[in-house]
Amino acid sequence: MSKTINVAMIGQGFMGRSHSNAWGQVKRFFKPELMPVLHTVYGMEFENPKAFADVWDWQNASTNWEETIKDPAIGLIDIVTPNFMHAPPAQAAIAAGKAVACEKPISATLEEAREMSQAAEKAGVESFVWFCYRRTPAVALAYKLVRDGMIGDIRHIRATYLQEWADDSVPFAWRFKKAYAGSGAHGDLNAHIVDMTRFISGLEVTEICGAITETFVKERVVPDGNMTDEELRYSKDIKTGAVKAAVEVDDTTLFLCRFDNGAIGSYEAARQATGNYNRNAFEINGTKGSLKFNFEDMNYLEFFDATRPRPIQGWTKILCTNAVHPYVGNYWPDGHLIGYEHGFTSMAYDILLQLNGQTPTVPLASFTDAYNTQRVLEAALISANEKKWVNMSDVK
Ligand code: SOE
Repeated sequence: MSKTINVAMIGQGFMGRSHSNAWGQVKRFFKPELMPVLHTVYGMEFENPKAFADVWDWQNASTNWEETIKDPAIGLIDIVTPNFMHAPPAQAAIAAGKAVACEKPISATLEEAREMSQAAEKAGVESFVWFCYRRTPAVALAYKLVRDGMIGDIRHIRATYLQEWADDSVPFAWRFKKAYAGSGAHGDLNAHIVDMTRFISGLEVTEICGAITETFVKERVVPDGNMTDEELRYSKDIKTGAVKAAVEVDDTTLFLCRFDNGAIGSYEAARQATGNYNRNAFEINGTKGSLKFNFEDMNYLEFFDATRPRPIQGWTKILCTNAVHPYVGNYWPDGHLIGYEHGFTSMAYDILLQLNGQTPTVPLASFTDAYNTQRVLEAALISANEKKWVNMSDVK
């Protein structure tokens, strides 16, 4: 009889679906010693959590997240609500002594992120943040190649996360309101590439050397009375029937930085980068070689080995879908591709490994790890708003 852990998911929406799929699929592809039970999903009354539970095989539906978290049967709380609703359930889970996982960014504010990190450490509970891209096989390979010294000392890191969905026609929603989101493209997308490049390189940012941020679409239509549940769900204080609401967060944020080994880096997050659907990409240049990745071609990692004889040096495009690469062997035979959803299933597996006292396939981001990513994001916003360079030692 394998061990089980009852999971309660707080929230629904896009991440609710990707997490539900992961908790449901992990037992089919990885057969972990500690099996997850999709015990309860929380949603607000009008979100109809019972309907969501039926579609995604959750055993129970709840409209009271405080009660759900206190339920003694629950062992792991998984938070997928919008950024401003990460800290309250996370702190309740920690107070109840339960393991807690949370979507990125860890919170809408640095203060809450710090408090979550400190509370989890003080309580000694396991905490996780769903930086799912670490588990893309090509990214896990990049992590291994850097640790094996295959690119030598890192000199440059340049990363972009470019999307195009937030054009002028997109109506107002929680992601455009500072109190709900914290920031726009910056916290949503730079969070991923700051985490991913810190994870791969093992380097830490020491200084933000300039940042620029812009909100191109200054206000967005609040559909008169016919806001979708998603828009209404977290915009309750936006008067339905209002013509437009002011956008309070960035559409695009770029920043430059220096790392603790002297390397320098550039980061770009944009939601109106026309033609880029989900271009989460990086290039890392070292003294012995370089790595390139683009999530829009997610099964490949490009590697340049500068130690080869000059006449035959060139970029090798490695298809990371053979069983020699992390996770892949649990899905399909060599050469069969995997996709976005697999990163979440692989992460559910690694969470279960860690909760079972086993070592995850690649390291998981804890609340403290995610807090340190949030510090970089905050320092970049300070740099942009005050038009100055910012030393990370000044951002706690
Ligand atoms: C933004 O549209 C978004 O959903 C991010 O919030 C996710 O973290 C990313 O994985 C996909 O794009």
